[in-house]
This record gives sequence, structure tokens and C-alpha cells, in this order.
Amino acid sequence: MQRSCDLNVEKGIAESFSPETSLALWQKMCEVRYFEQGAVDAIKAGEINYQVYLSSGQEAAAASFSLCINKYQVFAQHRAHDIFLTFGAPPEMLRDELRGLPSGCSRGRAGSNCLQYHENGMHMYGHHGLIAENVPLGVGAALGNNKQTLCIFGDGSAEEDYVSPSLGFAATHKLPVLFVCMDNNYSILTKTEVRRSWNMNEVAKSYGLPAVDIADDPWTVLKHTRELSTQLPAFINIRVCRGYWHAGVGIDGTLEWDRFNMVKHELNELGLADKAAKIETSVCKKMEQIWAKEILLKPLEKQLEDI
Ligand SMILES: Cc1ncc(C[n+]2csc(CCOP(=O)(O)OP(=O)(O)O)c2C)c(N)n1
Repeated sequence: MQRSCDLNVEKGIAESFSPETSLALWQKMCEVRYFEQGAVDAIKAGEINYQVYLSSGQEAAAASFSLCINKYQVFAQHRAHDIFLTFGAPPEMLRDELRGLPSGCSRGRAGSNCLQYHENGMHMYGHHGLIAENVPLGVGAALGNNKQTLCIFGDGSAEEDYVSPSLGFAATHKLPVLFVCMDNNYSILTKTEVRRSWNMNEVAKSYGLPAVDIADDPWTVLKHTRELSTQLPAFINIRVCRGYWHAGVGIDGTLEWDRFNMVKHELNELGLADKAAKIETSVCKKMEQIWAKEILLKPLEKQLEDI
């Protein structure tokens, strides 16, 4: 199926959700976008010297998951700031992880691509370096504890040879796993059409999993996630556009589509422009405080004393 911003998006779907839900989705999207804006500025100013994997551009899907499957145990991949923030982990812990401080979510020893958080009912297991390793690990955990499990991986990771058998194993043993492929069409710099001729949705269906292939419209993601979460194991392929390079703060060029602004436009159409603007301003302010210069420039010894 062709990539497009409206792939399997029903016209007018946003209207079928309450204003509260639409604004909650927007709030979560803003949290990721403005947190990462602060990170980008800090990187450009030389205040972060570790590698970062940014979620901006792709944040709508995580916002949707956070409203309906936020109690799942999560096995995330390397690009997971969006899940960490939208599921409710403290942004300060992510900021400090990116800065290599002991107050980071992995005590500053893992960095952007290995986020962990196990408090306040949230269970997020981080990545260890091998892409898609989180898929068999998540399936194994679901086999062991029978908890609802979210395994997220990219379209490049989907090609690792342990992914398909994991889907098959989950199907055979009827494990409560939601598999999500965040399909941004790139494995580092190589587009999907160059890498493979097959489609992950067809692979999932061949194992008997209910599966959908959709664009990252957050209302569409929310609708399908709610439906499929009652039919686990299941698979969702979500077409997204990354806002930055694979790693770091460079950009590939013009975005195929700009979901953040599309959602803002949709909120205007729903008559929610004022409320959405208020949310955006307040999240932006909060994130500016989190990334304030006086915090970043405080001498390291003082920062460690404060922890
Ligand atoms: C097993 C393994 N093979 C290769 C790599 C190198 N590698 C790191 S990220 C990446 C691309 C991942 O692409 P995708 O899964 O689509 O996620 P995205 O970065 O696009 O979000 C590759 C090939 C690795 N870390 N592990």
C-alpha cells in the first residue's frame, strides 16, 4: 500500500471523539514536541554531547497509545522519548538521562536509546542495542506473566530475523501482545522500497493476527488501538514521518506530511482552537522551564548535590 497521510483514515473521524479526548491527545503531542525542542536547542548549544534519537514528527501515535493502553508493560525500541513522556514518566529524568547524570532514568548510563521507567504503575523496558530485540523479549515476558504487552519497533527493525517468529509464537500461544511498527520508511538512510518487497501487515496476517495499516492520524490510531486491544495478539503498522535524522538534530528535507500541524488544523475545525492554543502555550512554558539555562549551566557538583 502507498504511503500517505490519510491511509485508512476515515473522513471526519475526529468528530466522533469527545473534545476532552481530542485535547488530551494534543496535550501529549505538545509534551513530546516541546520537550524535544528544548533538547534540540541544548544539543545545538553543546550542552548535550551524547547521541539522541528524536521522536518529533512521530509523536501522534504515542499520544494515542497513552490514552488507551498506558497500563501495558512496554518493550520499546531506540526511538522512545515519545512513549516515555506520553505514558507519564518525568521529563526531568529524560533530560538528565540525555545529559548523562545519575538522576536520569537509567542513572545517566544508557542514554536516549535505552529508556527505562518502572514507577507509578508504568513499566517501560528499554532497548539494549540490537534493533527489535524488544520484540522477542516482550513476547517472552507476556508468556511468563500474561500481562498486556506493547512491543514497538521500526520498519527497519521489522526485518530482523527474530521478529516474524515472535509474531508467530504469540499467535500460537495467544499471548496478550500488541505489536506496533512505527513505519517511517527509513532504516537509517535506506528507504523500505530498496530493502524489501514484502509488507509487514501481510506477514502478521499470515500468522492469523488481526492487523491494520494506517497513517498516524491520532484519532485513527486511537480507534484501532482500542479495537485491537480486545483481540490480542494483534499488529498495527503506522505510517509516520520522522522530523529529524535517524540520530541527532539534522533534517532529511521537507516532511512528507506534518502531522503536528495537521492535528492543530483539525482542532481548529472542531472549534477547539482556543483551548488547544492554551494547552500548547502552557506545555511550551513548562518545557522551557525544564530546559532553563540556569539548570543546564549549574556546575555539575551542585547538580549532583541537588539529586
Ligand atoms: C541487530 C542490529 N542490526 C543493525 C543495527 C544498526 N541499526 C541501528 S538503528 C537501525 C535502523 C532502525 O530503523 P527502524 O527500525 O526503522 O527505526 P527508526 O530508526 O527508523 O525509528 C539500524 C539498522 C542494530 N543496532 N542492531
